[in-house]
Amino acid sequence: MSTGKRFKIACIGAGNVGAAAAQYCAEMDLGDIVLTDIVEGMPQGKALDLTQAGPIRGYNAMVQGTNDYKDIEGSDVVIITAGLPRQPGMSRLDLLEKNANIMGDICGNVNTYAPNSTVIIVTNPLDVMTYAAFKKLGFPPERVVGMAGCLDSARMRAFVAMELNTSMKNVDTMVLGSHGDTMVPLPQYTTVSGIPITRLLSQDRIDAIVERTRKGGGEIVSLLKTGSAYYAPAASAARMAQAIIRDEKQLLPCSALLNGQYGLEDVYIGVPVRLGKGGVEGILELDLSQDELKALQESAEEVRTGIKSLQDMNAL
Ligand code: TXD
Repeated sequence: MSTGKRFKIACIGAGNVGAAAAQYCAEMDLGDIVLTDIVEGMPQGKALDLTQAGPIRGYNAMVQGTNDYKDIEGSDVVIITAGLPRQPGMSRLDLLEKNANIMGDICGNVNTYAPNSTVIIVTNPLDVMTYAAFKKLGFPPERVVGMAGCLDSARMRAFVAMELNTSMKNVDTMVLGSHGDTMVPLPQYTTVSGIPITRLLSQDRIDAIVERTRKGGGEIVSLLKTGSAYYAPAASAARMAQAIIRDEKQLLPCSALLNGQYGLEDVYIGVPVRLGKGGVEGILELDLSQDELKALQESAEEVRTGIKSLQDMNAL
């Protein structure tokens, strides 16, 4: 019998993304899972349902649902998706403040019960919330990382594969910058089995793919009418959890705290990160064109504006 350590993953927020992330983590046999939410009964119900899928899907993960943070005790990885959607009459700033307060409450509990965990933030606005979590947790920056680039680059991979009618597994992409309109997809680092897409597609088609990637979240929101995408976001968060738990040293685009890289400091933004058991074990500085670097810096400026608003509201 294996004497290997069983890992523990806490998913805080058991809504669409949180529950799907728990499902993917269970299917990937990453460890036992605790699903937490403020809504009573809902995380317990979803957890029981997911546990009962185990015998059919062939996984052994125990999935526990709870409203009590004590249950996340000793978690190795914490995935935070908790937050409020924007309600009618609520400004972007109101939402920012509300979600920062929720993040503060959660981070206090993570600090108490899972002080050695690596924390993956999913809640929007992603890069600002990741910075807020970093401040509120007081963890070293290596152990606080945001999920966005994995999703944005998965979207771009899917679009390239759809365009070329090729396997998605053959496509590699890199999308940097903030999660939103200012993201920076990098066609020069997009390949199909090693072949740069600039050799396979016209500039017009590449531009269309880049634009569709930038608007990827909005395209799904407008189809769903209520709520936003959750399968691919959850798969991306679970992918990051896997890289950490299995110490894979995967090079993935993630939101990380910069400390001079790309000419940026004290801001969380999407960059290529080596993800392993130490969390963000390194940040790769790619050779960017002047336009790409400018776009990345403008994207960071937008994140800074959000951080400054929180500082002005004393919410950081
Ligand atoms: O790329 C990315 N980073 C993203 C981000 C991709 C997709 C979704 N993205 C954002 O994730 C989205 O804009 C939201 O901010 C979060 C979660 O999205 P989801 O679609 O899962 O939202 P839901 O279904 O509304 O779930 C949020 C849950 C809900 O069950 C609330 O009851 C819960 O969060 N919630 C809390 N849980 C614990 N503690 C507190 N305080 C709390 N407040 C709300």
